[in-house]
Amino acid sequence: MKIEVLTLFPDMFAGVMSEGMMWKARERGLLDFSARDIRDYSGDKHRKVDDSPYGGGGGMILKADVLLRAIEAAKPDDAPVILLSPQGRVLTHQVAEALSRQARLILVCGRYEGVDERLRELAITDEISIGDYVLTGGELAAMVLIDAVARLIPGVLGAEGAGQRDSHADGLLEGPHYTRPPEVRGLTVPDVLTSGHHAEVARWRRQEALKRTWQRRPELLKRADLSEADREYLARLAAAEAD
Ligand code: 4G3
Repeated sequence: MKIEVLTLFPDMFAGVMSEGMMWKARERGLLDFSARDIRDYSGDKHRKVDDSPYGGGGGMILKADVLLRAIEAAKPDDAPVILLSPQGRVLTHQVAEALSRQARLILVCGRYEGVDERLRELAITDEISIGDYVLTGGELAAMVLIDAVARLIPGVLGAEGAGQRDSHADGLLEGPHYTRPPEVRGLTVPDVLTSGHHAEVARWRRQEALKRTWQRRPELLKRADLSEADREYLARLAAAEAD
């Protein structure tokens, strides 16, 4: 996958894109990343990229003409052009999975109070938010999106399909995990995990995932793919709480 970011702060991406999994994905040729400086497309001797809003009021708006030139320079084909903004559809595992199947993404990072509305009409094909809060710019949102998407590209995570085991992949939160040592300040490890009974371990993990989701994010259970045994277990949790 090729990801091209349009930003006023291309240097913000250097650390995130050069460490850990992102670097491995780039090294393996699974991810091609570049950041383009919007200011290079200002077409103005002062390198101006923003202006005050028509109709007055505070703040500055990113100019549509400048952003259009930057997008056209990045876009030789029909790649999706995604604006990161608080008004976008909210990023979820399902959205990340769909984006991970694209060959190319162009990510547009806004700053200031936003972008000229005509940019949306002319060049933006999708608008995504990483959650219901405002950031000073779209850069951190773009990095979150890139990380969530890149780890789902086949071959990026070590184990094949590792991304399918995470919280949210099957609509449930993950249950608890343990590793050595067997005791930490008097706290031990559930016996089932050291029992060697693989079927029992699988059943325990499923139940712990159901319990955690029920306790912390019960609304997720409405959309999760649940078996008859899952539903019976959840009914037992609800009955135990009722006493
Ligand atoms: C307003 C994304 C602000 C309009 C960007 C861009 C939060 C998110 C910005 C615009 C952002 C988010 C920049 N803040 N929740 N700020 O994903 O186009």
